[in-house]
Amino acid sequence: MQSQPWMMTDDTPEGEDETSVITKTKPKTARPPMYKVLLLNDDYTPMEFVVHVLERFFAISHSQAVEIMLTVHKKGVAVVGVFSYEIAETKVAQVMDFARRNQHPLQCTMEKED
Ligand code: TYC
Repeated sequence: MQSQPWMMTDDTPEGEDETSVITKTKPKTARPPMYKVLLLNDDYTPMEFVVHVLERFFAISHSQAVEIMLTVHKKGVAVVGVFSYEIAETKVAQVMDFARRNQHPLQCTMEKED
């Protein structure tokens, strides 16, 4: 049979290497990891103080702040916001410092998002 395009013919010259370079193109969707800032419940911090903290450091409206505070009060914890590592770290430090200066045991932490 005459050579057809679909027939695999070895047209590599004698002694030449047929090894090809395969470059895997990695899907470039890498985003910086994000961190959840969590507020924890305790039995002593006044509800109004928590609402104030949410309004002051997270720019949350009064009604949303009351809602989040009540969620923490009832469930023990709530996500207040999701930020880059540096912003989350700053928010946690601001809340912890403000609570300490006002002698409230309020706890705020951060957790890497999955
Ligand atoms: N449980 C507190 C109380 O009854 C109120 C409170 C809410 C404290 C949320 C902390 O993150 C908190 N006074």
